[in-house]
Amino acid sequence: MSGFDPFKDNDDGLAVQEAKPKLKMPPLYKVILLNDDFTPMDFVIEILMNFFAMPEEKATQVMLQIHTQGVGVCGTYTKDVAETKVYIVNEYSREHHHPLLCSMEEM
Ligand code: TYC
Repeated sequence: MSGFDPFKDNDDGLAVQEAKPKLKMPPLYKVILLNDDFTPMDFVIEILMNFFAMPEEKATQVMLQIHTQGVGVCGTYTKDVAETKVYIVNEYSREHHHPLLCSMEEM
């Protein structure tokens, strides 16, 4: 007789591998501010406090870093949050007739 043998494992050497979970962390984006010669320092500090939840001291440090280095990081966010921050900061600056530029880059 051939066929099924209850005393063998009957798996033809095949192993069942558990599926790896395919979840990945979403990519993060840095939201950055660029220096310019015209936007008042106080306006930049106000932006950092109001749109990026920085206390005044931290906002002042970051503003001065941008002023001296040319660019600085306001925070890191998922793509849609970063895009929204960039949009509202640029709109707010434009409404106040300042040339301040906000942008984002993938980390
Ligand atoms: N450089 C500006 C000035 O001297 C201040 C400034 C800081 C502007 C940061 C933009 O992202 C900026 N008034």
